[in-house]
Amino acid sequence: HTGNASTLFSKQTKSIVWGMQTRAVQGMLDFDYTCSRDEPSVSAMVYPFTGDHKQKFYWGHKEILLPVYKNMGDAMKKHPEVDVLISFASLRSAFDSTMETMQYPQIHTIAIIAEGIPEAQTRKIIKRADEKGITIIGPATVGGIKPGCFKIGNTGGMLDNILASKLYRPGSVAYVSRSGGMSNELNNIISRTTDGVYEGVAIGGDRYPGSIYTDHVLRYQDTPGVEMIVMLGEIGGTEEYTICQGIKSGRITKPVVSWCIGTCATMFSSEVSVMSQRLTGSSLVMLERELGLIRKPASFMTSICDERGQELIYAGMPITEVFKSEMGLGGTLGLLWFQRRLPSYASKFIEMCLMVTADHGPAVSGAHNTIVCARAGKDLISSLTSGLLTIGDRFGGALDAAAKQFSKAFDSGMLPMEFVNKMKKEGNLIMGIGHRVKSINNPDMRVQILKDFVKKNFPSTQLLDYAMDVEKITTAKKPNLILNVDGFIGVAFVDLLRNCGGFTRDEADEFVEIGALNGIFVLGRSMGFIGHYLDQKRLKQGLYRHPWDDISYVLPEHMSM
Ligand code: Q5B
Repeated sequence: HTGNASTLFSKQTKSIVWGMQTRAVQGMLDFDYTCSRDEPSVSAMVYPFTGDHKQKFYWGHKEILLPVYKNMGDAMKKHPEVDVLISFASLRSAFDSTMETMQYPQIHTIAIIAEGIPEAQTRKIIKRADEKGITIIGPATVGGIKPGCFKIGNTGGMLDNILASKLYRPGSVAYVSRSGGMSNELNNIISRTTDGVYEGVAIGGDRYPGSIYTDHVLRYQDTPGVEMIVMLGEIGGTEEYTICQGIKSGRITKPVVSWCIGTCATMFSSEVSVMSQRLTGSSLVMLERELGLIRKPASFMTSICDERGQELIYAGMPITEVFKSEMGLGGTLGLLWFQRRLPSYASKFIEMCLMVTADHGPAVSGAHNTIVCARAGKDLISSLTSGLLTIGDRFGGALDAAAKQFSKAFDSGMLPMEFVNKMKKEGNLIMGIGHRVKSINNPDMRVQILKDFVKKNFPSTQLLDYAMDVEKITTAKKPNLILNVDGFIGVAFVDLLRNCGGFTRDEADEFVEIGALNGIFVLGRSMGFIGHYLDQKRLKQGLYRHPWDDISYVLPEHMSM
């Protein structure tokens, strides 16, 4: 039942936690930190009921973010280093999620915390785990602990217990018990009477545990660091006899201390209270302070840039490396906006977007504003922002909305014609369609340049193809209803985010949701607006006043009171 390995956990073990158990995860991270692990033992969480996001935890006194995935497949793909899954799934979802977990060959150990899983389901889980050589700990358990290495969920209790029972460093006694409470007592007793716990597993209270006493006793027999084995049996079972047979036959040679309990419960409870008294008050605070676990939540969080060290860091990459890798402006934007080192075709595409949107003449809304503002004697920043403030649905700010409208229609399986008709019926304009001066008769070369590149380099252009089918329908109605530069960048960016391999689907959607794509036009066109500002100053243009003959005055006729 325990797969092929005698070693389930090491100082490098990485896990995924299924379920939104933030306290348990924090407990694991605190344990890791006190064990001086280099990295947290939890790589990610999976929770199907929210979208992909990041969750804040403490690593010592430093705040860190752990990714939470909606989809288990995404989590496995992103974290190939993980081989343990800790499932806090409810008794209703534990079966399905465990069966799903076992499809991923990287997983060697699964701890199932839920109580009350129907026995028939547990037996199916055990059968599948045996076939696949996976070790199951549980169900109905708190899990297990390997001092100095790894702790499953809430095993071992809070930090005071961990410290009191010296679970931050390995001893040489390994135990197996059924319940978590009894495991805690064993941690306490073993730490006081021996050199400490090497590893402890609570197999859980169900009739059919995923792994049984014998599995772990044999595993400990085969583990070089274990000098003595403790088994806390329970009345009614027969496994004690199997262990006896093992000792008789010579399969088990290490000393075994085995105990059937039931009559000594009161004795244990007094021990628990003695222990918790031992480490209350100031001694615990001092220990925690030493370990860096006194925490003050920070008022601000940041995850893209760190300027505190010797070298500036963009999304984890030192600035010298940014230059050495010649990732250019597109790659830098990839780090600061998307927190990814993007493939070079993606960086190139971003740079091309910035170049084609850099300017479109003095007549467009934004440049016009910048020019009028510069001529009113204002400074560069005022003139620039005056231009930027015109960017919106009609001018230059249709990228995100186009991305959303087209992907929603495409994802719902709507045909291009159905999409156009629906928008018309609802009285809505299609964002990213239409241009004041460009049309099929006067094509926009900017769009053509981007299209050639995207068609040649992107792994998929599904949404772009869909948008081009929509364009065929709208331009048949009016020649200027083309897929404009905003619309093109909007849909092509969705194709990029969804298919470049760097983002989950939720992450891709989130960037559109939070307005990243309009940012491309804003950044690109800032180049042009600054150009227009400098141009006006250089040309020494005076105050602009609009001529009366270009204004139609349509006031109501004189009204007497
Ligand atoms: N019709 C862009 O309109 C414009 C329709 C449509 C269905 C549509 C308009 C629009 C969506 C927003 C958008 C980005 C305002 C544009 C940019 C950057 C730029 C700018 C530059 C640069 C142009 C005439 C007839 C009417 C309308 C129908 C129009 N658009 N139907 N979906 N999207 N588009 N903005 O010419 O039956 O006659 O009443 O809002 O994508 O900003 O260079 O200038 O780099 O700086 O004023 O390229 O298309 O046409 O509004 O008089 O409409 O077509 O319902 O039908 P126009 P309208 P009808 S790129």
